[in-house]
Amino acid sequence: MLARSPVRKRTVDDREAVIDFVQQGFVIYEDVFDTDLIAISLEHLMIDYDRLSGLARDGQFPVDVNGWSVAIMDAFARTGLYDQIIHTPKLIEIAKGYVGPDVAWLGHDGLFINVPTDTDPVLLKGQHTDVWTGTGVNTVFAALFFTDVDAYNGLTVCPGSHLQGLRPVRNRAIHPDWDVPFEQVNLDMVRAGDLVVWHALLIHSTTGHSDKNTRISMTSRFRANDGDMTSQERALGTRALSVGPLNQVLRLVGNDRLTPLRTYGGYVGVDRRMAGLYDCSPYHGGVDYSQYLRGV
Ligand SMILES: O=C(O)CCC(=O)C(=O)O
Repeated sequence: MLARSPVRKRTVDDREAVIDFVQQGFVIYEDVFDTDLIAISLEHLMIDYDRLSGLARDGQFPVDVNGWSVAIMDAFARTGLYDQIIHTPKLIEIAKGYVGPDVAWLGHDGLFINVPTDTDPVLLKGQHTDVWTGTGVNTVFAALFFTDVDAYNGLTVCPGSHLQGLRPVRNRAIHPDWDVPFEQVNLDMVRAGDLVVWHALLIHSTTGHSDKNTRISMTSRFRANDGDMTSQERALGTRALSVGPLNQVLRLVGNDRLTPLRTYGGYVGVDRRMAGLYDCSPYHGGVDYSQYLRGV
């Protein structure tokens, strides 16, 4: 049964957020991203979607919203817009609050284009946990919504279900022998720009499809940039979003074997190309030429 939720949205500096995460298994954050960045990103994604759906209407290929989402996401991940999104300071602050100062963003984010007529199960997920599909329990899921959701096309979660351990699975669904009831909460209050994070053991699902509205969101994952990765995570690859102070010291020393006196009497600093990441470490600066190169 779907309950109306008492869910409170949180901001980056709200300590209650982490308490929600521990006890409920999910958090909705608001006011994380610049609203123009979200609006321009949505426009960018919709231009690509309209192009592919137009070509399908012209008979070039069949309708395949899931396949288009993969291609659109691949292209989007190479844009400056994506780069700005994942380097948003408040997003990195949130991530550090869960996994510590060394944050790694996993590759191959999933784009969710949830359109009224589509029936592909990949974009209409039944109840599941992400551990089933290879995510580690120390990895956090994060879905950024580029559109509002309505009562039909959002995300539904089972608060507290992550505290019951791993749900047994059969044929990609909760095993019928282990199917104990959990409250289901439809996160229909999510609005464009909100970020929903959840624990990899949380039972959740796509609420469904609206008969008139399209929902677009990007599902990503982040984790600490050390410790064991699952086999899937190794294949997805990671990108460092922040480097903590202890790691910055090691970089200035130069290597993990702690070679003595590498820079004694010389310049103790990091390579210029790493300056953004090693934000507490000195480097020889100059003009930031990237500003002249960046497109969307
Ligand atoms: O956004 C959704 O509707 C479902 C996303 C999801 O369950 C997932 O990516 O694991």
